[in-house]
Amino acid sequence: MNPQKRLELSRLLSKLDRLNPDETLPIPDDTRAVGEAFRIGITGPLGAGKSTLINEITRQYREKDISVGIIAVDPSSPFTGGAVLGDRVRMYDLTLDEGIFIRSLATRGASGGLAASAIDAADILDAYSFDRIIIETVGVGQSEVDIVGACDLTVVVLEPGSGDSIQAMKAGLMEIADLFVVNKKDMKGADRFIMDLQSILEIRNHNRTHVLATSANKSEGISELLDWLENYFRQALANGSLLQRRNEQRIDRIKRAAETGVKRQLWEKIKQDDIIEFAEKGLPVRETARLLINGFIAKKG
Ligand SMILES: Nc1nc2c(ncn2[C@@H]2O[C@H](COP(=O)(O)OP(=O)(O)OP(=O)(O)O)[C@@H](O)[C@H]2O)c(=O)[nH]1
Ligand SMILES: [Mg+2]
Repeated sequence: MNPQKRLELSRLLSKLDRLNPDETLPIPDDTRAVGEAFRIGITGPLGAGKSTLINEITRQYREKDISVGIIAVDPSSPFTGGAVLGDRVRMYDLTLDEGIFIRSLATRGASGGLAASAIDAADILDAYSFDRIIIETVGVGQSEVDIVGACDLTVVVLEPGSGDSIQAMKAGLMEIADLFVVNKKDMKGADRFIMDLQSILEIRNHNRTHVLATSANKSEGISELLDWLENYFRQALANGSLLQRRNEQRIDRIKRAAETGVKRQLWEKIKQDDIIEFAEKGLPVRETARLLINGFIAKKG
């Protein structure tokens, strides 16, 4: 992608925050139709090695001439541009590579919420012809889980022996994971941790969820991970599950955009003074809310 296109893309992404949820994404006509890229959601507890892993995945994709767009939601660790291993810094600088685009999103004030902005950003990168889109979130809140859940594939990264990892399992990450990556396999107790994870998966009947081990900062296990991802996409495309998943996600997005749109209109139509007036009548809260809603619907009609 040439510098001019990159600038155009950058500007477009900046517009996202100011967009109303019911407004159309201003994607130029000369871009491709959205839906070509494969989207990988990567989440997991703080410091598990997600960004390091993404650097390594990206580097390997680039070696295969596959372009990568990265969206980091609320990033706490920077992307090194793949320069994790000293030697490779000179050989390969991801940030100078035209086949890579990295964007950080941290604005919670965006009109449709962070999740909507992140997914819109993925659509835009898709339209600008990136082959793979990787979204990183820290898997702590519902919104972060929603974001990675809106990808074609959700990877949960854990690190051995961390209480946070156990916590992550409780926080519903097990349900959304298509793949677990136990990173930092170089750490003591990693084998044990993997065995424990596998038995938890078995007990909870998630034994079809695959577990891979990596050492992202040593670039170990990355090509196996890449093979796994690519194989997953091939199969999901062939057996129709990818299409089905996307259709379901689309319905969810429409519902959410509609909800946000109604909310915005609600507070445009009903002014604070109206609420105070209603509140002063001393009616029960739910009764008051019902009357406000009725008033809103009547105004719409
Ligand atoms: N021992 C070991 N350390 C690693 C490995 N991968 C990453 N690290 C280190 O773990 C720390 C956190 O790595 P990040 O990639 O920033 O982790 P993250 O999950 O993106 O962190 P947040 O975005 O802050 O949640 C860094 O100091 C990395 O160098 C690994 O395979 N083994
Ligand atoms: Mg990170």
